[in-house]
Amino acid sequence: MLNSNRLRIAMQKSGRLSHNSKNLLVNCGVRINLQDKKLISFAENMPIDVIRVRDDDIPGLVMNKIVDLGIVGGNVLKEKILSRAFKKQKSSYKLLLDLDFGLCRLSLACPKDSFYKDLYSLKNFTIATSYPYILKEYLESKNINFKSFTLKGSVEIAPRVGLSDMICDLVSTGATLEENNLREINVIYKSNAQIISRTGKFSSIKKELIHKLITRIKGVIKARESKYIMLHAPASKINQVVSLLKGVETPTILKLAGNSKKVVMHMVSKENFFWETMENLKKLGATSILVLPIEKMME
Ligand code: PRT
Ligand code: ZN
Repeated sequence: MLNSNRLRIAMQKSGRLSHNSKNLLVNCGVRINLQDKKLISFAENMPIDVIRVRDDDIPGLVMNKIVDLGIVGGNVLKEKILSRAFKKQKSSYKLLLDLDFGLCRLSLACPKDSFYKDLYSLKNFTIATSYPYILKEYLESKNINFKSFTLKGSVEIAPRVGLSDMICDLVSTGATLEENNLREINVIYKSNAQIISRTGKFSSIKKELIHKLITRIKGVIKARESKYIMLHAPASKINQVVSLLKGVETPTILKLAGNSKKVVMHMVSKENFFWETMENLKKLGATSILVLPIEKMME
């Protein structure tokens, strides 16, 4: 099926992962004009084609070797693997990288006034979900009897209209549960977007391109997590400054013109930088503290 040397990447057409998936490629230097009406778009500066589909179709496209790579939520991938296993079909793919977006959890939730005490009080409850296989695997591993039925959307309203006792749905901020008077009771799966690859042979051109892309994506993610910090610190407090800054590599220390008591420190921090840290640096006598975003990073 795949006969060209162009790398085919499947991503979500429109939904929660589409913007971040597209940006990831753009930040890696892939120039591509994704047109809304087109199933397939071609990059101008690299041999890459992007196929945009519903997220549920992505694992199958990778497993059936229709595309080389796919960007998809771990939840959708796992549900697909379990549903194929149920039909005695193998799932062949390789997980290349966990991404830093699409973070959510699949949780059980019940109406706030439910008499739910613990998982074992779920006995014979009816649960509405879009993820019947992940739910089944989780509850069966705990020997809990239950009834589930599949709803592809509006899962959160099922208890209110009397369709189910509980739901098992994706949660990110918890606002949807709150709006529907539901209480989260158990996280059954934690998810994020992932890049997966098909199995089988790749031409050396494709192998190289995948390696280049993944290295760049790692750089983009690292840069997003990192900050460049510049400050003036008392020369006697260099070690205390460094110990306040978690995830900091050895700082560059420069002289400050006309002031021998202070030094200039430049460093990269690989962790989030909080206002509290700024305040503590100030207490140590640091001044002119600048925290800058990093666009690209390669180690
Ligand atoms: O059309 P297509 O089939 O491609 O899209 P879809 O409607 O099936 O999926 P979409 O776009 O809603 O989500 C795509 C992927 O984003 C999911 O498979 C997850 O991997 C990831 N993701 C991250 C989420 C959420 N966060 C999320 N909060 N997917 C769905 N939700 C929904 C959830 O179902 C619930 O309705 O958001 C609501 C809860 O959000 P909070 O913030 O109120 O808790
Ligand atoms: Zn979907």
